Parts: sequence; C-alpha cells; structure tokens
Amino acid sequence: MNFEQIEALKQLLSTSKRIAIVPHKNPDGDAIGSTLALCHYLTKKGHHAHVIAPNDFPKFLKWMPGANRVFNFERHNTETKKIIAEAELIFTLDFNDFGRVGQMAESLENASAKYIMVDHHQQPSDYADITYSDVLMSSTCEMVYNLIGYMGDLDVIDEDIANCIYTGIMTDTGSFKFKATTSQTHRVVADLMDKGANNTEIHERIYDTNSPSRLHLLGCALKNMVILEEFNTAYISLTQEELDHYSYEKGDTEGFVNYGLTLDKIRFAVIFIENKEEGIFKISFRSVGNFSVNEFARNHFHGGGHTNAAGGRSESNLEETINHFVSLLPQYKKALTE
Ligand SMILES: [Mn+2]
Repeated sequence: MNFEQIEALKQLLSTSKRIAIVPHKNPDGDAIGSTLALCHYLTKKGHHAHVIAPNDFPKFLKWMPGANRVFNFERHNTETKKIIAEAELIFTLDFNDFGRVGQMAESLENASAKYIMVDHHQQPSDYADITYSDVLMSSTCEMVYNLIGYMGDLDVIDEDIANCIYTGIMTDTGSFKFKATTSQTHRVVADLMDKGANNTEIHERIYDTNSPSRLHLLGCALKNMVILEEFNTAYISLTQEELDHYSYEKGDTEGFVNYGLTLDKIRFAVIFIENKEEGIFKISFRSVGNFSVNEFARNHFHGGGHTNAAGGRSESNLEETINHFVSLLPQYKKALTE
C-alpha cells in the first residue's frame, strides 16, 4: 500500500464501522485464512465485521478460529444480503473481479459501501476505493499481515489471527516452496510463530485428514493421467460418475493437479473435473517456469489467476474439452519445451 492508501484506510477505520469481508467462490486456505484473520483483527479494533463467503468451503478448513461464524451466501441468502446492503465498508480478499463471487456479484454491485481490495492475482478490476494489489505477494494472507502492520497494529495479532494468516501462507505457497515465497514471507511466518501460530498442528489439520475414499479418488485420478511428452504436459480428468463412485466431498480434489508437475520434465499440468450440476468442467492449470497458465486460461478457458496457477472452465463435454485443449498445445510448444 502506498502512503495515501494507508492514510485513507486509517481514516476509514478511525471510527467503528459495519464491515463485510468477502472471499472468492470455492474459497481455499488463503481466502478463508485472510478473511478470518482480518475479521478477528477488525473485531478487536471495535468494528462490527462479518465474513460472507459466496458458497461453502472444504471441511479441512473448518477447524479455523471463527470458521463456524462464516456466513454462506447460498445458505443464508436473506441475512447476508442485508449485511452487504448495510455495510459501510466491504473488504474483498483473494480475488479482484466480481466475476469470482458467483451469485453474489449482483449484491456487491448494488452495495453502497466503500470497497477495499486486498489481492495478489493479475489484472485487477477497478471497483475498489482502495486497491491493495500486488502480484508478487505469496498470498493474500501475507498482505493482510502487511495491512495490519501498515495500521501500526502488529502487536494486535494474537494466536487466532496468527493461525489464520499462517494457514493461508502455507497453503498458497505449497508449504513455502513456490517461487513467490520470499525471505520476507519467512520473516512474516517467523513472527507469526512468535505470536502463537501452531505450525505443526496446522500442517496436520490441512494435509493429514484424508478419508479412505479421497485416497481412492486420488488413485483414480492418477490412473487417468495422460502424459504428452512432446509438450512436457500432463493432464488428468475426473467425471461426475467417478467422483460419485468415490463419494466425493468438497475439497477432495484439492492438490490433485500438482501431481503432474512431480514428473520429471513436465512443466504444464492440468486437471478437468466435471460438475454435472453446473454443466461444466472445472479446470485447474499449473506450470513451472515462465509458461503463463494465467494467459492460457484467460485466452482459452474463461479463467485466469497467476503465472503458475490458474483456473478456468469448459461448457463442452469431456471429449470436446480435451480435444480442444490438446489442439492448442502445438502453438505453445516452444514455450513448453525450450
Ligand atoms: Mn491466494
């Protein structure tokens, strides 16, 4: 944040406000961690803050402090619309375009609140009164830590806030290994541990909570993996039938896409997951190096994200979707193989 933004935000927060805090649809660890951390912080500062998620979030995040008070827009429609309409400030975290909140977009567009965006994805929209956008940041959680610091309040960070921020940084950096992990990220994490973040426990609660059916679904996904050596690319598909067969629950396919990248030489990994209810294939793209999956997803699959991690979707059936995907690869051969 620059000096003007910091002063403007300090001014907005100088008196008690009604505040809504919103993560993107299908919130992940960073989205839930950052919104909860900010909510705890603002509440401690005397504001009336609520987290409103566009839809439900995975079970492995439900242990987080405050998670049981997160409103689900789909489930508490009337109540949440009222909170949004009456809010004086709305923080949008870990996304930068109303296209990422699904059905909630209309309520946000009609809100009279001032908007504060905190986000690390590329190409932010310009809806916010204060836009704190930095694509070099490891996570929105690291940015929330910075924001609290800009407000001069690092000493307000308690164990709950530290646990929330730690979770988002850990999940968004693939446990501190992705390129956006800086020495400063580690300094932040060190400070969070000093403030009570339970690193070992968080890791176990996120990663060591597999159900047998999830591991069997992973087995199915890995069996379905197709490797296109010519393009250093690997892709996985999962149909609704397969998901149902392995009693799929929200969050079960989290991280599956990354297995492709663990293969030697593979630089581009993709997973296509059917959602019959929405009539789409949800697609996740991952890459290593300079190949921008953000651009690939934006140009071909109605999506976007970061250089090395992005999402998209297809409304065609599996065969057409895969054929289309494979037909695109030759034009990227140079970028994928040089
Ligand atoms: Mn994030």
